[in-house]
Amino acid sequence: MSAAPTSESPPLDAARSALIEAALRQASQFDANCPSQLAEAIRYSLLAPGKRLRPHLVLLAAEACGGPQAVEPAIPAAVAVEMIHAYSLVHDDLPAMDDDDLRRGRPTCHKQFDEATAILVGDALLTRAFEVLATGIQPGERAARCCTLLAQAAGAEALVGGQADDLAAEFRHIGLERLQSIHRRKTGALFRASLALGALAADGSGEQGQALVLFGEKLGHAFQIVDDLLDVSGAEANVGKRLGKDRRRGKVTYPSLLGVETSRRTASELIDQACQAIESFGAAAQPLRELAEFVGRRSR
Ligand code: GRG
Repeated sequence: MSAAPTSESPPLDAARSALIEAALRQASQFDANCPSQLAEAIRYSLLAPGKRLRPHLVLLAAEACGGPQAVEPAIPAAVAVEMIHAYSLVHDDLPAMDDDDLRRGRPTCHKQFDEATAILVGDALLTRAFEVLATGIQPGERAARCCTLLAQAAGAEALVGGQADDLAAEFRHIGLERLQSIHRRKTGALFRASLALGALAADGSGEQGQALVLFGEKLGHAFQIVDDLLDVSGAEANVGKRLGKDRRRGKVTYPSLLGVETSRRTASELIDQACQAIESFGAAAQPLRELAEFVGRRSR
């Protein structure tokens, strides 16, 4: 079912993508107590055309652990992760943070609506994510573990803390260790959580979970390096503006610290390490390997 992969389009199963879109749409329905403009702004941000890498990672991890029948029970985790990701993008785009005008090829939420609405959209997505997990994952004890795991990945010691340190590092020189620490929390934590949630939702073994989390860690690190490389090459339509913003904000990036060639080589080594981490899954993890290789190809 997958479309033939190119360096631009992720090798994602089309039926799986449709399943994710339908689940996101369903989870972003609100009753009449939610003001209609807020509901519209939530759906505007959540359903905008993103790559959906993280929800695919959740479902692929679940499938690697428990086979095709493990996919459906993991859908709430896939939705929850994408909601956290979407909230973080909406808040990251705000004037108080990265102050961006475009996201996913459209005006950012605060440009399309207003700043207060964008803050509330983030609040609503963040809280809905945990509602979806708590009510959707079975049994309840597993749902509680999923909530804990995602809260830790999204909280002050991970995503939020990484974002705070990233903002604090503007116009400052930071070294490689500091940069890695920021991205391990800001970008990596949600990648690791996606794999861990998939394994947990499928009731995978401890070894399976550990291997998948290591895959997520290497992949998340490579993803961030590639994202920085794309800023340099301007290979994606929306990055010219982001590069301008990052330059104005004096942000240190992997290419600015390591150079383009070393950054490329590091990303490629990380992709290899990610694939090695899941060798024991054999053919069951092939889609995960293809996704990792796609991330690596984006920088070239
Ligand atoms: C506001 C708490 C808070 C955190 C914000 C996500 C984030 C942290 C900042 C976004 C800035 C940025 C460009 C980070 C680089 C890595 C990244 C998360 C890119 C966007 O992810 P993709 O490429 O986006 O998966 P799509 O739109 O495809 O889902």
